[in-house]
Amino acid sequence: LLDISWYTESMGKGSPILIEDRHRLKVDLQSNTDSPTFAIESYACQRRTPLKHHNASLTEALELLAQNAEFTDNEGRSVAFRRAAAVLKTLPRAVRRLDDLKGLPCLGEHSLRVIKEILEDGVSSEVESTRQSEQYKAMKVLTGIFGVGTKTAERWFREGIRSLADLKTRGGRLNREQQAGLDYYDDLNRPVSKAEAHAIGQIVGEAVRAVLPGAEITLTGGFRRGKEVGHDVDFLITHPEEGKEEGLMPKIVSWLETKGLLLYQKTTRNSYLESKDGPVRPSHNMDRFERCFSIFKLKRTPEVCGTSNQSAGQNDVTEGSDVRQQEVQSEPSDWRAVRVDLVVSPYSQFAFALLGWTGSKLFERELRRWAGQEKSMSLSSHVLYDRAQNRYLRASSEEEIFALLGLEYIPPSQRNA
Ligand code: DCT
Ligand code: MG
Repeated sequence: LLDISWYTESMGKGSPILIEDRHRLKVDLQSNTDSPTFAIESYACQRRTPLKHHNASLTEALELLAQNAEFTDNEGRSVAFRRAAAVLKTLPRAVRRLDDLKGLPCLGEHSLRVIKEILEDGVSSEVESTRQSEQYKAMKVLTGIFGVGTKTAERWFREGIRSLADLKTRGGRLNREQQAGLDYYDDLNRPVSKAEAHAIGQIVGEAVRAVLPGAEITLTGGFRRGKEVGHDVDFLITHPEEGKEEGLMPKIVSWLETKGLLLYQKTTRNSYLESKDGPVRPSHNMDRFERCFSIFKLKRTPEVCGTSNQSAGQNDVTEGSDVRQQEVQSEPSDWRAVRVDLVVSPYSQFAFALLGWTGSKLFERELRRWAGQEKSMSLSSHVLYDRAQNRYLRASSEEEIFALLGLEYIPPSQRNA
């Protein structure tokens, strides 16, 4: 069932393979000693996936194909490539030959073909031709605009738009979000560093404390998983006295606006009502918390960006913008734009919100799939619902939620599937 030759190679001679249950292939290398064991589980939420791993060239290739499948509206194929990449991220060493992968879960025929090509030739022709394709390149640029999803980008592509310049000369209407996306395109496509995330955290913390003393703020998303850079900074805000958090976001936003720290913001109200919505997670959006999608104007200081104070500045996409015109950068500049997501959660839902907002996206997807398929439960960023017992399961920590799901606790740094 599982070729253990390359485990035994690195771990010493071993003996039996124990099949513990249908999700777990446990390789017990020396069953009568306290030697290490490896388990390759089929759901990413059962496995530990570190940030740094041994198969980056393979996972980069598979994730490019996953992204291209998203661009062409093939979600099933995209998830299949992402699951395959996630398995490679958990392996204890670099894959050298196809045989190394025998018996591992989630590696479909197509993924194996790509891996084989890379192992043999160093590159995959499919990956390279996709990378160079007009559609992939255009979709990458267009979906890189804040506020532009694959549907819009696809439509623009069909209309012949390939670049930001094409988009501007077309002259069609953009919504407020997309216009901000264009205005700050370069900054928003430049990775946000840990130091910048920390600086934003200080500002948000100050805002939150000023408008609601006792409120708590937690960094979530990729930075909580230990990433060095991110495409945005995600925060979860709550207050230990349930109810105090109601209406908090507009107050935070107006504090930030008064200080001139926001270039763009759109706030959505909390629309989740357990009694009305029930346990079913709406498929069209992630959750229903009070949420603010924003673009911060972050001052460049030596602490935030090292000693260099350089900015790549904005590209020439400022024409036609509205009142924010005066804010749009001309280079060099003493500030940069940073995407920030703020989410307010009632205290009783905080553990679910924290788990849901820590990611990675695939890890979250796998948690929900595990809950549904293996446990007859429904997990969202608000609640866990047990369909068999017909009741909600409460939890006040992530550890409790993993336990309720019958999963070993995986810390955030190991959720990088
Ligand atoms: N999330 C999710 N499903 C989505 C979008 C987001 O489960 N469709 C969760 C998981 C991660 C978290 O929200 C924050 O989302 P992002 O900021 O997009 O992801 P990230 O992991 O923080 O990545 P990055 O470092 O690029 O910001
Ligand atoms: Mg993020």
